[in-house]
Amino acid sequence: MNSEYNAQEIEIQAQKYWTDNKSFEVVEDPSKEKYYCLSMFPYPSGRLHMGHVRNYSIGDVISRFQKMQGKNVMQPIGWDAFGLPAENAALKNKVAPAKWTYENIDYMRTQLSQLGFGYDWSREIATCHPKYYKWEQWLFVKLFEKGLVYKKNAVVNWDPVDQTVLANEQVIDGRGWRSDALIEKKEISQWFMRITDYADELLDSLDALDGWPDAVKTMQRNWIGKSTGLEISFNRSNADALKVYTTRPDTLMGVTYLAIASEHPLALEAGKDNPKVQEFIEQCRTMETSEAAMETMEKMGVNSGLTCTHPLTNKEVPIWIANFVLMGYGTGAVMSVPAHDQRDYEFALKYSIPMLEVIKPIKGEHDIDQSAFTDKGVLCNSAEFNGLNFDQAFEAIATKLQGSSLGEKQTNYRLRDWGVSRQRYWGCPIPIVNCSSCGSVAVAEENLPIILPEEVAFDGVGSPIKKMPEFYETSCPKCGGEAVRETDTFDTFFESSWYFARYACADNDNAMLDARADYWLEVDQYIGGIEHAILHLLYARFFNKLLRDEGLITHDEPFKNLLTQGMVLKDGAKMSKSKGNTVDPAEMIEKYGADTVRLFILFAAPPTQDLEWSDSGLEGAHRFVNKVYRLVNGFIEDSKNNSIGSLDNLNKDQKDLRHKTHQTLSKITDDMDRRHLFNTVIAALMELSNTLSKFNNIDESSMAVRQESVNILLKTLSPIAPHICHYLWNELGNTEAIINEPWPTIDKSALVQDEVQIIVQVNGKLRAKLMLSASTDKATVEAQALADENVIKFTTDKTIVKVIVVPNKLVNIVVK
Ligand code: ANZ
Ligand code: ZN
Repeated sequence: MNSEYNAQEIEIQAQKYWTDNKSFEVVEDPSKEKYYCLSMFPYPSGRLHMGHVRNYSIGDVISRFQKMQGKNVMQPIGWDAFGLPAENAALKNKVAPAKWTYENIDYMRTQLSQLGFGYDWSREIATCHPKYYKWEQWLFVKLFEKGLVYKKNAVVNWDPVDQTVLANEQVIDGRGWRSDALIEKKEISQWFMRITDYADELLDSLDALDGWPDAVKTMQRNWIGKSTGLEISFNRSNADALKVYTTRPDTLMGVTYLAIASEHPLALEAGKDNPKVQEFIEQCRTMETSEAAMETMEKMGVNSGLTCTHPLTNKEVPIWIANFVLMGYGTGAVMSVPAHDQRDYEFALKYSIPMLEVIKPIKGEHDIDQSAFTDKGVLCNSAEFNGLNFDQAFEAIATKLQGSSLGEKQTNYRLRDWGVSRQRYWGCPIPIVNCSSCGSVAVAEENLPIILPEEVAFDGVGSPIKKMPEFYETSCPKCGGEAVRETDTFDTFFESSWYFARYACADNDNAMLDARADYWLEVDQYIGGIEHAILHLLYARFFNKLLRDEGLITHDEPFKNLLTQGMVLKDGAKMSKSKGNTVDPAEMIEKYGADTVRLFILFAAPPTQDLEWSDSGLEGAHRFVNKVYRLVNGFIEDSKNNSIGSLDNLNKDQKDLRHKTHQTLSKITDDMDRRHLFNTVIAALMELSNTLSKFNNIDESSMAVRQESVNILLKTLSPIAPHICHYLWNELGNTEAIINEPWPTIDKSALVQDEVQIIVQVNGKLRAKLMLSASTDKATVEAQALADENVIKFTTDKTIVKVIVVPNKLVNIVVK
């Protein structure tokens, strides 16, 4: 054995052993408990970054630990390989997106291996490969047949110079990223998935996800945004009633105007003979319509000149057109209550519309001249409803309006159907053929996959397949007539919504999923960034339910436990290329070895918290790895000339080391398993190695205790720093590799530190020292103290007033 630690040599050796022995390749084994550990797969951008290293180190420790628990562990990896960056790189470097992507995958696969992650490479998937995306095309066809996907018009960003549709991230300050042209909104026909059909289930089944962080569940709930309210009709003379959706029917008597979206049919009607209205509608067309933009922009509007009738008072109410009303939510019309809604309040002030206060706080006062009172309270100025609270008023007003057919209870969701069409090239082709007589027709199953041509000239002006007749010219699957293929591709969230299931049977070319999926699912531990807390997780949960309803799997949810890891920071800011504060993992691995990098990243912070990069921290981790190396080397040297005895008949020092060893084991077992606090695991192992390196006795019993401690140290460190542990374990003369070793068992008897020293005082003066078993009860301790010869000398002929026993420490006898 080399006296110097050589990370490179050791790491290559260990990795070769794992590859040659297929250490992480698993098959279904019903006799064992299965454990499926999944880290979010990377986008093959070219190189791993520290965020990847962190994500995958956490996943690897959990996987290796669970394997040591005797479970059948699957830890797969793959590539989220479609997406915009490949197109941008293609433009910049004049290389086809496919070639760029596959080359990146090859490079990053090597990087992952260098870090020693225990992946089952036989299950590797790349979502840009037809073997993979064939099955999502197949599923889309099934969903098309079921009516779970449909086509409708939706707005896109249109670049009039490049004649192309841009993704949101390609629009910078309202201009095209390449052309700098002012971007226009354009309506085109796109495909949607009916995720709203599953809104209730997606919401309700969150309750059962005990292994998810509450924060993530809250974000999902808010995104789905279920609300219950009333749809209320405001009648108009000689026209259809105007319907509004409200969650606050208790404020109905405070309505002083109605507000409608600029795209509302009534607004368009009012615009016909009102140039001011017309102008406002035009103005709204170029405004940003995202919800975030809506929140912050200045509230503006125009009086439509139309009116309607209040359903309770029959008074005339003006109808305004306002830029803050969304056409896509509720009815696209709102009943405005300026006294109790801040938005309505500001709008009313701006346009001098009256306010009517109809809700009073339950306790205290509110000054309506300052702001709207938006809390729930007690009704006032509301005729027969005065004095009612929110719930009572909701019911009473609902009943009254239902009676006159002017109101109905309604549930609304913030969640919209998912638009999956993208006008991009580097994505999965949508398997639909458009026929002028039959409409949209699905491609027949036997003609799947529709392969995306990879040999393309990519000039960035529109998608190349939109200019390739050899791709889009086809015949209609239904009538056989001339037809054209869909040239749009799927949103790349489509691929990442079901990959977790495909890993179970990645080699199946005859079916999307098979029985193996049910063996491995659900994922026992999913690990990834908080940035995916909403969309990715929601879509994956949605797909899980689609796959279940297709009869392909049986579980209701994909991910049993979710760990969202914190960010990697440098100088307090997130490490990122744009900030120029990145640290390249490859360099660090070359300098210190993978074990040091893994150890540092797991030691610097608990997995869920942000981690500050520190060069000195990395060096500290390196020192610890070196220390373990020397420590084990020292033991190996000593064991050459000294025999190793048994663990019976130990002296105090030997018992203390055993105690320390098993106490450490007990603590880290819990931190590994339940709490995932790898930082405290490492801290405890550092402490154990300190103790161990100071214990150099070479008698038979000491050697036995040292051996046990070294073994436990290496086994428990092996999920974190697997290479060095693999090497040292072999050097210790073991024939079985450490990767096949079970997690060590705690010896409960070593946990009780049996002999403790107890000080005995008489009137505060030391009179004796007793050695007693730590488990001795109070009465016995007291009796033993009083029976001590020296103590008797100071207590005879005296009256014992009090005896105070501090367990395992002290007995104080007070005499008079
Ligand atoms: C009257 C009212 C009075 C309201 C009040 C609130 C406070 P959630 O909970 O998200 O469902 N609203 C309805 N449709 C809208 C649209 N298309 N665009 C913008 N706002 C719309 O929100 C429901 C509330 O949002 C409704 O209740 C409505 O304003 C507004 F003191 O009605 B409310
Ligand atoms: Zn046809």
